[in-house]
Amino acid sequence: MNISNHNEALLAQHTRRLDFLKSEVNLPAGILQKLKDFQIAIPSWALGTGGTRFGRFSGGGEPRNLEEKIADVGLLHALNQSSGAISLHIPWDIPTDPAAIRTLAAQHGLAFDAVNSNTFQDQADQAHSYKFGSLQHVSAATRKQAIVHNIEVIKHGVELGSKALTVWLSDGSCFPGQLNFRHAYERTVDSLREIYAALPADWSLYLEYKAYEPNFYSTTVGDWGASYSMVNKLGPQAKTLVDLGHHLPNANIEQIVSILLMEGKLGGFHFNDSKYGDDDLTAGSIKPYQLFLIFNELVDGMDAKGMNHAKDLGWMIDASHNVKDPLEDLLQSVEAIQIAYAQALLVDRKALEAAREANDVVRCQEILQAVFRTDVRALVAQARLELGGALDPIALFRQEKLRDQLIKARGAKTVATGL
Ligand code: PSV
Ligand code: MN
Ligand code: MN
Repeated sequence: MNISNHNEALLAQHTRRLDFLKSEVNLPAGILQKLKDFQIAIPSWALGTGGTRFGRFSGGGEPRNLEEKIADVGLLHALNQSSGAISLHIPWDIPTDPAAIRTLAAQHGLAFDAVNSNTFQDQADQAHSYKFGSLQHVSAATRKQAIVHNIEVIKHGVELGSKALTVWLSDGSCFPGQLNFRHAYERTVDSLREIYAALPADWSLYLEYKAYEPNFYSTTVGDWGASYSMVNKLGPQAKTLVDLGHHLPNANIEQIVSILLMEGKLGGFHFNDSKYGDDDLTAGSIKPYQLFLIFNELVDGMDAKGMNHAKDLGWMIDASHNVKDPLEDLLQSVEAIQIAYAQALLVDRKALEAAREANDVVRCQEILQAVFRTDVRALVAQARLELGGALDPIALFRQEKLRDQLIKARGAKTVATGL
């Protein structure tokens, strides 16, 4: 892949755009370094073409095993220098030779982000079914099986150098009366306590919430209130994970983020976008203003607490699409997240606070929207350029016919492991 030729060809145009931005906006000191430090983890389950329950249209050249998934994330990282981590879902991806997997990832400059457990599907060799839940289940043996699985996932993560476990539970009920909410809540907390007890001292447990699906009447960890109350019971290493697609329509996600962060209980994100439900669409493709407002709260709240933007929260994508090339889709998601972050870094917080103190509602909106409507793509591209990435990653992916090369190497009819 010839990144320098590609960059050279685009350099004059890029410089023009960047100079224009600099002439329009006062770039705060250190903004480029912040953008360069910011890495977004790629989910191992998003590298194959996603599907729906109605079908799946494979695009060819998909990774057939964990090694090939790591190679794909390595490719993304080489292009954008901002996808320096991979998040594994177990048992979809089991590192059978962890030392070799770790070495391979390191060769691509990749670290292992949070490991994800799976107690929402039954595996072939499993004694007890999760049809009626896992950590909430009425049967102690089923709960135990799910607890043991989570502890095994932690062990896999330790071998890879991961530092967090993400727990997402599909537990809930489909019909009124099916579940004793109180008992389900208490059993879930008790089970989580056992998992929490197995966490290494430098690990975090992220508890993801979701309003509905696959259960359509109640979900036991159904909203941030349920997750927040549970992680508070568990202890300081347990935090809430916000997946943007897991809210009821019109939820004010940026306010949720602000409160969780203020309370010291925001663990991290699964970035995606949605129009209707948990659509897992490309980040920023439907509601880019919402993404910006979330980052606006993040920058404000993290700065207030003296947190390190790059390190103190888990930044992960959880999107996977059925009509796009998954690698192009992920490049788009990463860039959308970086754009929202860059814009949030440009907000004049003193002016915003002054306008708030003066109850100048119009000015507040002007300040935020002026930044949101600023084209910061050249700034994000400059960060990539300085790190050795491509000025236009998607264009280079296409110029170099990277998908064709993957199809040649792996075949046209490949099916990535996972969902
Ligand atoms: C559930 O919808 C979820 O967001 C969880 O994070 C799972 O781990 C992931 O999707 C599986 O695709
Ligand atoms: Mn998720
Ligand atoms: Mn989801």
